[in-house]
Amino acid sequence: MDLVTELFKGSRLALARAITAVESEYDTASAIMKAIYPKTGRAQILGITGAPGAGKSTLTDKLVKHYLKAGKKIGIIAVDPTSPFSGGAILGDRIRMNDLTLDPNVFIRSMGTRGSLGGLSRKTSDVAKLMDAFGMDLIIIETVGVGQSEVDIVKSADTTLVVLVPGLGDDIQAIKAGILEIGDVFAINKADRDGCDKLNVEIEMMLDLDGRPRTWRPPINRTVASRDEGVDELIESLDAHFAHLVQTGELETRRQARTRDEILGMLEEQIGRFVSRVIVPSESFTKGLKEVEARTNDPYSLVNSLVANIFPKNL
Ligand SMILES: Nc1nc2c(ncn2[C@@H]2O[C@H](COP(=O)(O)OP(=O)(O)OP(=O)(O)O)[C@@H](O)[C@H]2O)c(=O)[nH]1
Ligand SMILES: [Mg+2]
Repeated sequence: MDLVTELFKGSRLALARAITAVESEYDTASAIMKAIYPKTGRAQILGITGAPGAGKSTLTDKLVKHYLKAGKKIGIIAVDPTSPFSGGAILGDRIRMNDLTLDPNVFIRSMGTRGSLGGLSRKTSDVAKLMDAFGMDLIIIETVGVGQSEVDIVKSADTTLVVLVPGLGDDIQAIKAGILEIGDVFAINKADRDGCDKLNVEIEMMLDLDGRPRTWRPPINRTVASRDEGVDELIESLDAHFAHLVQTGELETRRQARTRDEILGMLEEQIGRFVSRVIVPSESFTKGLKEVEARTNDPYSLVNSLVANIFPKNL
């Protein structure tokens, strides 16, 4: 494929087009994903999540500048599950990284909701793969808001950074959403405000209460992203977490689990499509439905017989 050849040669335009193809579900998308797949698996993936306005983008901007100095190439995916915009429409406004868009070693893409959130997390992960195959060393996925959608999206990360802000009330922003559980590293950003100690204690307590066996205690860092304070220490924590993943073999375990989940998700999607495109319009379905309505058949028997027709051997 021409587009993929160009992408491998380092064409940013080809990368942008490939991302659009995946995002817009063009017919070419699966051929592109297939062609790039062998070149994936190299990049390190960092997920950044937390409450809206917590300073995720400001922090990302500072982190990226640091990693650029270390010679890395970086892809940034700014995901906004609440926004209908995508494809760069909210760039600049939302992500506060304007000067980075000009850097040849940085590629920024924003994505919004088009279609289902489940679809969004798969697409995010596919876009990360495209950036990986393009040759990015580090891919940062920033997700706005708090909720299950973020949790799903950051599942494709190796390391997840949860950004919290002091003084937003005592139900710590994240707990409800289960975001605390996915944090490998915490940043208390806007540490120039009151309430850092309290929030710190709350996070520590939550980590203590959570009875899971741990080989990694998530460190809690304080940052003032807007003044570039505490960012070096945060980077040390992030690097330490990645080193931990490598040393313990957990990186492989996480990535294997991710691949498995992806395959299962795709399988369910395809089967779901088959059901709506082939089964639902079929005569046996229409006829069976009428029988169930007339109470001459029941839903359980109907489903069993429909399934037995699709998978005659094993179900
Ligand atoms: N006082 C203070 N303000 C900060 C700090 N970090 C970021 N801000 C400001 O907080 C506002 C939101 O920052 P963003 O980086 O856009 O936050 P975000 O989490 O990416 O926001 P969304 O993507 O909209 O959820 C901006 O006005 C920043 O300048 C900080 O450490 N202290
Ligand atoms: Mg942001």
